[in-house]
Amino acid sequence: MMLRTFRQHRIRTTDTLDGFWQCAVGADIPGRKKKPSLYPRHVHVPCSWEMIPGLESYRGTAWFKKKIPHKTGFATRLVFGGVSHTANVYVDKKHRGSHYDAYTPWSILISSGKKESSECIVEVDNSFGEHSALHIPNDYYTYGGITRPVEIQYVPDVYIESVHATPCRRKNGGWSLNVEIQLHNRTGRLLERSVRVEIAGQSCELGPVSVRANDIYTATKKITVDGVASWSPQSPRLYLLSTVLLEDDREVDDLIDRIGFREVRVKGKEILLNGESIRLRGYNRHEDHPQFGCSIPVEGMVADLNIIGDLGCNFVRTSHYPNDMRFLDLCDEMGFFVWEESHTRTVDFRHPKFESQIEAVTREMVEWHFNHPSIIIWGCLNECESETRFGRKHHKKVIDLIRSLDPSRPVSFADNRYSNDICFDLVDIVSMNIYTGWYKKRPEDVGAHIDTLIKWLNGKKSSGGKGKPLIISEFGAGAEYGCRHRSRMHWSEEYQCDILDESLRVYLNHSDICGACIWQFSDVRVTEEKRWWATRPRTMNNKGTVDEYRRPKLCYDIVKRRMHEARKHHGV
Ligand code: ADA
Repeated sequence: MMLRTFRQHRIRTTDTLDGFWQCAVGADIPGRKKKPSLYPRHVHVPCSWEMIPGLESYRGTAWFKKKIPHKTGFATRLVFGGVSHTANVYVDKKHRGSHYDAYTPWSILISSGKKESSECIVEVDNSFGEHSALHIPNDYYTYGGITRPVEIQYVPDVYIESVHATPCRRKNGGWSLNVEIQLHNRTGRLLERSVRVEIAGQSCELGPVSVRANDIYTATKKITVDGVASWSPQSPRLYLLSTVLLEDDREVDDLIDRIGFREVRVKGKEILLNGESIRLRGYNRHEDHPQFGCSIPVEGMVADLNIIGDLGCNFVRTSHYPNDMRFLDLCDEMGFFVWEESHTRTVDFRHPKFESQIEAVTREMVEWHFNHPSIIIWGCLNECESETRFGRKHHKKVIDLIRSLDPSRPVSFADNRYSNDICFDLVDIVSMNIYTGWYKKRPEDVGAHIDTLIKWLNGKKSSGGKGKPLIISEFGAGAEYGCRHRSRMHWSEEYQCDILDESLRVYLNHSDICGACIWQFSDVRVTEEKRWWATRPRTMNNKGTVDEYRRPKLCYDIVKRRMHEARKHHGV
């Protein structure tokens, strides 16, 4: 399986590195910190090692080894879709790169010289501690392994590093595209190249440009594109954007991405897609499955989206981290709106690694996922310290970073400090996680509770959220699959029905609310460490509408009815 659901190169030679890797697991050799000499296991990549019998809750280090072929005259580029959560890469015993955070792609470049092949070792660590500010014991599970696909690519002296395209609606209803292309010169010489951009049967050239030695050159171009259909959930029309690198007149490299023509804007309390108001109805989803850990195969992703679609939803929040690019591809193809979130669930801003790690993961998320039309909101910093001056400083920094990387999408964070929050002025969309009826109050209090919050939001003492769109980014209730009781007690499927039914009745029909996102799609595993969430039954977050095997709970049909009614009423 490749990193994406479609072919990204016709000129650049690429191959998958998925399949069996030799592997040594720290659990088999206690006390060992250095690279092992024997690799007794064969582990199929991508995988979460907790799926291997005997390693169900292993937290530590494992080494993955594979022989990688080179290609004369080209550098070898390894692209990792995701390694959970810290990786060190050694090629022919030399340390060639490292990466922190499970949820973003990254790459390393190897000059092979005259070698035909090399030995590549990826050291993977999923432990918690001082070295990790974002992966911490949490209300979800940090799995271990090379958890997403890996690709090998062969790149020439100058190659296309990335392409970002921003569609802009013209006054006459047509489209233009702002394209930014990064060319990487990996040699010590100044080199001249040009680039051809092809989109929807149109073609234009940029250059010649001189790319300095060991440097990145950014070329930009505004292209007017005629005769294209726009992207929307009802009609998710996609186009291939092909960039071809030319040396003299010879095609030497390429990069193909897929885009959709759509524009997202915020106007008053509304979110507009191509000028039309939209309502978001959806789910928070973790990458989690009892048979695959976080390495859900593409068929499983499609199955999840089919369920979400059947439920009448049009929206997925990738709580609480950037998702596998194939999942985002599927959302583009199947017409789902996405709130993609940088990696955070209630972390300590004072952790010495926090600033550098949040900056890196946020930067990588926007850079790698820039072109997905399905992503209409960038999210960050779920339930963090948004009520202090110190916390505000950090919110501002991350939000400013996202805006500097992509000014075209609205930004939000999911708040749980409510009227103590002092950060709503920083975002385009106000979002709140509210568990009325579950942690506090009763299901029948949902309406009164949200009205009190909205009154505060629009009142004099509000922190700047007044007049902005409002999304209820989480609400829900835990229910153990199969736990039915006429008392409708906590943890029964009946009580989950009561909370979801009333919450959806209120939120989907409220004129001040433009999005309702249920917590959560499926039941998920939580970290076993002794934190309060480890007291959850089965050490799982049981608020799924389907259980971990995707078996529908009693609430399924209630959610489906409410969501479909709302769709009929509001369109989209
Ligand atoms: C929070 C958090 C989720 C989950 C949820 C819950 O709001 O954002 O990750 O922990 O609450 O189940 O309580």
